[in-house]
Amino acid sequence: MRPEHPIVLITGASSGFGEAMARLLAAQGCHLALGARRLDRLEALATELTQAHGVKVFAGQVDTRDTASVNAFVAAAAGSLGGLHVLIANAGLASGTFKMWETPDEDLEAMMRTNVEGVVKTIRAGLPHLRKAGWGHIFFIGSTAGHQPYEGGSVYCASKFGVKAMAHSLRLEVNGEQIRVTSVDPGMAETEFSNVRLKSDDKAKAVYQGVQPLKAYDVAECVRWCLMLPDHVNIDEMLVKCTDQASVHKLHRRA
Ligand code: NDP
Ligand code: 8X3
Repeated sequence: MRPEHPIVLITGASSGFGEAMARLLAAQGCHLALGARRLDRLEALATELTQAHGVKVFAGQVDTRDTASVNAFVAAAAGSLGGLHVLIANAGLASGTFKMWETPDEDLEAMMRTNVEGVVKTIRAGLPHLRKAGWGHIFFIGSTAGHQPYEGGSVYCASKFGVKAMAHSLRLEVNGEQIRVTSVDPGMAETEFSNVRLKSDDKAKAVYQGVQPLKAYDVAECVRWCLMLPDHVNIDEMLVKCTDQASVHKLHRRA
């Protein structure tokens, strides 16, 4: 039975998509568990959303690469909010644009441990709470990089192909339970993603030059729409790109 005010856990809520999802879902009356490493940002957001919408917001520091950290965060969130109904495994990153043979271990590990292992750890810890509630929705945040590989993105693309595979497997595994599984797979979107990937604000700006990219709220709106659909409707996968992006390799740039 769908709760009137779903309790939604979001990893990577300190910026970009996760922060936008928190804002949009709080406005819909959802209670929130917000996780990321930058706790100061989460606490400021929690205060703002509680005051603006009267919802309960738990803010907790978590490093999704670390099992103990994820387990502690999820347990504290569920304890503080009285359970969990929705998991949004959003925390992730690209690190560098190296060709496969050039990729340093540090970047390889950052992407695989966050984008693949962190997602497993988050869902593994959160799923028992959804089962206990008897109603749930799990969101993966994939990417066009999980549909079409590109040069300089071998490891990131591998991690997002992995996300796609995990979403498919999990949907099969929970079939028969009232738990929906959705992967929202965006193309280029202007968040802190490119600043993190390129380790340079100027280079990040150039990525979006002359293009009208997706905004974080566009992606948050996709999540909100999937979540608000009736219980018998499951959106498996939502591939969403800005109008200027026809494919990973075809981007319309204005002069
Ligand atoms: P941002 O860099 O703006 O946000 C990434 C979020 O992930 C931050 O809140 C960051 O928080 C968190 N995060 C990163 N590593 C960890 C970690 N080890 N533990 C906990 N939290 C972590 O980028 P986006 O919002 O764009 O990215 C969100 C997701 O969307 C990612 O999975 C990304 O791959 C995906 N994506 C992005 C696209 C884009 O073009 N922007 C397109 C398609 C998919 P903190 O640093 O505080 O820990
Ligand atoms: C982020 C989009 O094109 O940089 O997942 O891989 S892209």
